[in-house]
Amino acid sequence: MKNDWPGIVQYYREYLPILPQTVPVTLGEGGTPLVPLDRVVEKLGIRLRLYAKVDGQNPTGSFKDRGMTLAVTKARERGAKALICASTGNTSASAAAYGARAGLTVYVVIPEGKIAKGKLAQAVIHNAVVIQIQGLFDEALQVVRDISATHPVALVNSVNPDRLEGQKTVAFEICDVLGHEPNYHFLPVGNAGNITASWMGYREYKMSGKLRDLPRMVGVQAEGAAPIVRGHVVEKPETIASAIRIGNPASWQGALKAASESRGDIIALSDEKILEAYWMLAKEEGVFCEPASAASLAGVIEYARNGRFLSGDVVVCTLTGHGLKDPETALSTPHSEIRVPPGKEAVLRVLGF
Ligand code: AN7
Repeated sequence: MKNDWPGIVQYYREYLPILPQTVPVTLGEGGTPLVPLDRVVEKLGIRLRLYAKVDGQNPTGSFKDRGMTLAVTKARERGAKALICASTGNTSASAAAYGARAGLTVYVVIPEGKIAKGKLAQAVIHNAVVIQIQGLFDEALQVVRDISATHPVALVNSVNPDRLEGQKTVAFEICDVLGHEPNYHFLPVGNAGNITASWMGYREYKMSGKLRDLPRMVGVQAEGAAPIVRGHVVEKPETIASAIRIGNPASWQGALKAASESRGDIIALSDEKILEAYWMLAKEEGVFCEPASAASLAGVIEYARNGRFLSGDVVVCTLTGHGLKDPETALSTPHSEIRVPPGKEAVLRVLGF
């Protein structure tokens, strides 16, 4: 039964910077499913072992919970009374939930009108103080960095190293389940904390003798928000994948290092390709992720179409957030709305019987 899963801080405590007496602030995060994507593979027409690490199945519906459990655990241990973060939505949802659980005040600073509805609902229901700024995520991040440097509020963005320490556990779980490292790991890149953390996790697992080799890390940005690929800050980032609408990622160097050390890459793909992967996952595999998450699979599809894989490669893509976070994008999917009068006959006509 899944009930004996203690959360990532307890499960991987020997790999984490905590004290023997540290008591985790946990909601049972981690231990998320690694789901084979056989129907996608069939569509691609190549022989791959392709898996989705469905991190949208974390307690607040995104991978942020892995980092937040540790960041909030450590903040509480240090005596913090309040947390603050900037966010494109998921960090604020996670901070709000873990902050509530730890009995801390939570301040979240978000770009006005630019975060998905479900994420805003989470910050509100967990009683965070929601501050919408008339600007970008990048500006919000600068504000909270400045404030936390001079005022008694703990910063829980991924510039806090505890966040990355927690998030690295996704690599451990993938290897524990596969029994070895994958050949490739694809993931979306926004602020670039997750690719930095995942790469750190693989390297640490190899150093501790658990792995023989390391995967190639491939980070995927949206074309309209691809500062790392372009090599310069993007002043007005734009993409349907609002979670990764970031023009100046904090862990820019970490992402470059992960890509170059692993002989991987950072690539940019159009919103059309990201949405194609988003729909394919939902339609062919029954997996509903948010648009930003589908950038990882879009990267896999791009590599497959360009003949970049070898037959039999083991490929993992992280699906970073749950599809229900962003019902509005889901409902913008072309679909027919069928309305009928009550009664069996009209419904049967639709069924074609
Ligand atoms: C679903 O919540 O930056 O490259 O403020 O929500 O580690 O930033 C979210 C990022 C990918 C990118 N997928 O991860 C925030 C925030 C989803 C996300 C990313 C985010 P990073």
